[in-house]
Amino acid sequence: MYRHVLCVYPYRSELGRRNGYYPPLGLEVIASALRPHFRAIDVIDLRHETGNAVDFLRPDTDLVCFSVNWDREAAFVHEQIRSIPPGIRTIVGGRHVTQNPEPWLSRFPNIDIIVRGDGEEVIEEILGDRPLEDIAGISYRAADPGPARLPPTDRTPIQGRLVHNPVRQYGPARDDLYPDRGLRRYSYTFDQGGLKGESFDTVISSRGCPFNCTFCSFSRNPWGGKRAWSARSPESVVDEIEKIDANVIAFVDDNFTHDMDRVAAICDLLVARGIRKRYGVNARVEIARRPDVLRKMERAGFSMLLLGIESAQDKTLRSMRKGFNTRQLRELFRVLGKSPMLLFGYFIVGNIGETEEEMLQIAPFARELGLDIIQLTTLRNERYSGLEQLVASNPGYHVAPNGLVFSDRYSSDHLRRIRARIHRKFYGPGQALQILRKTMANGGPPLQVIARVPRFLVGEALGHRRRKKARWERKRLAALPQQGCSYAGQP
Ligand code: B12
Ligand code: SF4
Repeated sequence: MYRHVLCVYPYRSELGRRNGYYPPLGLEVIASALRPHFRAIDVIDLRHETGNAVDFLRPDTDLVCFSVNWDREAAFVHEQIRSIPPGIRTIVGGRHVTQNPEPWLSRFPNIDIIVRGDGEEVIEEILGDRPLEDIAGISYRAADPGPARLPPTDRTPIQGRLVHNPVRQYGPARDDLYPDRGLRRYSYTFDQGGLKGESFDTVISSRGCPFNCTFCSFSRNPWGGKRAWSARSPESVVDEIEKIDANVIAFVDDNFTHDMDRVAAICDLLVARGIRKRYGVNARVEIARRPDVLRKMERAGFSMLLLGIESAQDKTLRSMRKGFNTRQLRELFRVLGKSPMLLFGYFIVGNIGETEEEMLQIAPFARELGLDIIQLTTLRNERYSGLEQLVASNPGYHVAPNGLVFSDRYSSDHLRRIRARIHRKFYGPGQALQILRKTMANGGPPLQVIARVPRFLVGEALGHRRRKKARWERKRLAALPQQGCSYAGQP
């Protein structure tokens, strides 16, 4: 048994906003795995604190864990990690450090281990005193000095030998491992939009995805590891939900609906236990083939399906290996459109081989399908997503240093303008009414949404809203790096 562990989410903001309403789910999963091994545990989310990581250290702190998922706020993150004295074991994990652990180990002599990819199994092996060289999925500095080397991105010689153990093959998702909300010090609530003030939480009920869409990095890590799909039992998922206070829950699974019988069992349990909340899920369009389960989902409180459509062109869907074409989409949406659940579609603007005219077809196609909301993203290359090869085999396409895919014909700026045009074509007063109608069918919208509708309609009629939205869209796109897979589950 160790003494105290400090788990830190080292960011001050999320998507440009202070606080942030998404709990640091990955870190909380790790904290739950750590808990049985420690007498005391603190999980600190610096978005909700004014102090720094070092303020939460105790004389008996044996371990500090940082979750570094994003390339944002680099100076702040570095400062937090550097502030931990070298005598305290420091482990860093998360998506961002997974991409390139070497500079972290070389620039931060106080980091002992970088955990690459999902970390719950690894952390237990580390605490179980398994020799580091036997733990798959970690990078670390070996105790023996070895030859000093110059890493490509840094001029500081590494003292010691950096070791990258093999990629980890993960076991199945565990029923007994989910965040312990009792460790939370903060309440996560929406800070803007129609749900402002509403409590919010996230759940991960399955891991991995069995599909292999060319551009997607969801369940792949940059070391070439891809997590096979595996799911927690319906009982475990509903036990977790039963302990959650929040009324709105987003399932952040890559593919929540892969096993529709499991979804049906989750719905039955939610209803049987009288749990009334609202849920949003990442789903594949094929769920339309199980209208029986769709009805159960509606009854259980599922109110938004986030669907990766990606393109209105068959040639693109084929090259992406999405597993459906536009004809099948039309058929599937005839069923989905009957559901009161809000249909949220992700599309990518700037797909390889598409002309401007083809991209602009997204708006009428999305309307024809009956989507209520669309989100447009651009392609971003992630190592091992397979996109690099596709770009290489298409002359005129390039990957920018930040990973964005652009072409001689369509620069990032041009794509941004196309996105704004698609938005303008898709969103109109009719769309607002459709969203309102659906939200009411889902159990009634919050008052804030109703209050906004007259203003929205007047704004649309006068064209103000379109101009404002285009300005806002330009600003937003300029500020954010775009993501590789548009099917990102970000309600
Ligand atoms: C929820 C979510 C969000 C939430 C953030 C939630 C949060 N605060 O953590 C919101 C909506 C805010 C968001 C925003 C963005 N997101 Co996002 N998001 C997701 C999503 C859907 C789920 C992430 C999740 O919770 N996974 C479940 C948890 C359990 O996994 P995890 O966090 O990875 O944690 C595990 C490991 O990383 C590791 N680990 C993590 N921390 C630690 C710490 C230690 C010590 C150890 C040992 C291990 C460890 O172990 C954990 C448990 O297994 C994924 C897609 C997906 N399905 O994976 C995209 C995804 C992570 N997002 C992505 C992107 C690009 C973004 C944005 C940059 C997009 C943008 N528009 O700018 C922003 C940046 C956010 C910011 N900070 O400003 C990409 C990341 C791509 C990449 N390879 O880096 C993903 C994969 C989607 C995609 N392919 O496009 N996102
Ligand atoms: S896009 Fe969706 S279905 Fe395709 S591999 Fe990624 S998570 Fe799976």
